[in-house]
This record gives sequence, C-alpha cells and structure tokens, in this order.
Amino acid sequence: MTFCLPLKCIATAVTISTALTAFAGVASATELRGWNIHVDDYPVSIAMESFAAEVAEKTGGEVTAKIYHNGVLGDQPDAIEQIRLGVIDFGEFSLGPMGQSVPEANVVSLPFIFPSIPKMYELMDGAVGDAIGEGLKAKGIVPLGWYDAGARSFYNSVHPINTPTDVEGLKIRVMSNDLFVKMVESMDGNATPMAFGEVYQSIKTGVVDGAENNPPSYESTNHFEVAKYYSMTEHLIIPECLCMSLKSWEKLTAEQQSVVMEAGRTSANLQRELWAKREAASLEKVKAGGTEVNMIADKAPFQTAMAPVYDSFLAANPGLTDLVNMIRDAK
Ligand code: BDP
Repeated sequence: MTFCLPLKCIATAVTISTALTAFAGVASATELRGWNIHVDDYPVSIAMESFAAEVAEKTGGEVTAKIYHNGVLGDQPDAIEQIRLGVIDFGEFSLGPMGQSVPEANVVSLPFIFPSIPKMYELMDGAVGDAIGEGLKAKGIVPLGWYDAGARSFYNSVHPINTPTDVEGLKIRVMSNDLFVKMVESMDGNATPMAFGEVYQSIKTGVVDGAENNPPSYESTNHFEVAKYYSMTEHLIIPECLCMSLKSWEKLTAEQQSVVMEAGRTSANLQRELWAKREAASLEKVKAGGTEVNMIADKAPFQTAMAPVYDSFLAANPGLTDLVNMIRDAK
C-alpha cells in the first residue's frame, strides 16, 4: 500500500536520503581544539593555521581545527596535561616544559647541548627527534612536526650580562622545569619558575629582574619595554613540537591520520622559514625600542658553569646518556 504518487515518493525518498547524508556528515565531522600560547601573528600561530587549513582541505572538511591562540586555554604546563588527557586535541609546545613529563625531551633542555641551529634541525629530523618522539608517544602525545624556537638568551632590567658572575644575585624567571632552575642557580642567580603570561608584570613590578627567551618572544610579549639589557648568551636551543593527543589521534581514520601527519610536516617547514624572518625583524624592533643588545665574546665560561646541570641530570637519568652523547658528539 502506498500513500503517495510515484513521483512524490521519489522526491520524499531523495529528501530523506539527503537529510540522512547531511546528518551522517555532521556526525562524522571532527573539530579539533588546538592550544597555542603565542599572539596571532607569531610564526608558530601562522604555521598552525596553515596546518588547520591543510587538514580541512585534504579531508574534505571531515576534520577541521579551531586554534585558541594567546594561551586562552591555559598556561603551558596545564595544557601539556590536558593534551595527554585528550581535553585539548593538539598544540604547539616547547620541549622545555614538556621535559617535566617526558624525560627524553629534557635532553634538548640541557644548556649549550646543540652546537648550532642547523645541527639541531638535522638531529631533530633524524635519530634524536625519533627518540624524543617515542618518549612523547609513551606519554600519550604524538609529534607531528618539529618547529624552531631559535636560541634563548638572558634579558634583565639591571645590567648587561657578559660573564656568568653577572648573573649572580639576579632574579630570573624560567620556564617550568627543574633543569632551568638548576641552570640559573649554577651561576648563583635566583630562579623563579613562572607562567609566560605573568612575566611582563613581574619584571615591571620588580618581582623578577629578568628572564630568558628568543628574540621573537622577547619582542612579541613586550618584555623589551621593561628589561632593556639583552645579552646574547644563546644558552638554550630548544626545539618545539606541533603535537596531537594520542587519544584524539586514535579517533581518526588511518587516512585522516596520514593527512594530519603530512600537514604537520608541511607546517613545520613553513614555520622554520617564517621563524628566520621574524627573528631578524624582532631584533630590529627591540633595538629601535631602546634595547641594548650585547654579544658574548666568549661563551666558554657559561658552558663550564653548566657542568653541575649535566652532572645532576645524568646521575638522575643514566638511561639517557647515549642520547645526550649523540647530540654532544654531533659536529
Ligand atoms: C617561548 C616558547 C613558549 C614558551 C615561552 C616561555 O615558544 O612555548 O612558553 O617561550 O618562556 O619561546 O614560557
């Protein structure tokens, strides 16, 4: 028995099937939540947006991503926990704070471990990156691409730093990781781990005398307005990671995973190009803004002062000795 004329029946069937397809489309679409600490025009932020665009395009809209810039989803140590839990689907992290949960990642937070930035790229795109990637995966984090963060140098509001003794007595903000506390204490400075977003006010009000970071972060946060001595110690070359929660990763199909992985690599290449340009522009901007940049004629005394950092790290993590040596021996 039929309640409709044949033509009407067809029309109704089409309507129903269109509605079902649309519903299925909605049901299977995934929107990923992305965490980022940086301002919108930062190289990391632009590369993350390009990652999101590529993923949306190549999955035909099945997987899309919304990125929350400026740290609005919380500070980095909390975001690392949230990505492990799958509350945040992906993000761009410094391997600095990552080291508190992933011991392998700590290896790249050892002061002066990489002889240069090109060498860091080479090692991160090879065996060292693979070893750290395994460590991350074991903690529920899937690396998609290694981003550049240049080299970090000290800045403060008191005086230029030329030798390790100039750090003595200075109150320096560090990223949340015991290694960085030890690093500053090895030069008799006072280290204060603190959220990135609190540093500007803390320098301004004298809670700390300074901090340490790469030129783009020193500039984009306006720290240069309150700490005008920027001393190019370049003591830390810490790569960064565009990475995804393993929990979110496992919800994707194999095909979607390969698109996401590929987009991560492409975005890393873009980020590295943008980084080099931004670094130069940031240095110009801070100099024009009154920053006094001083180069370090001889970094050897700083390197020597870091011996206790290595000693205590290797004593606590003997299993990571080979990885440390793999980097240190790289010429
Ligand atoms: C920047 C890193 C960012 C860190 C920040 C910091 O890109 O991930 O949160 O330093 O010092 O260079 O906290």
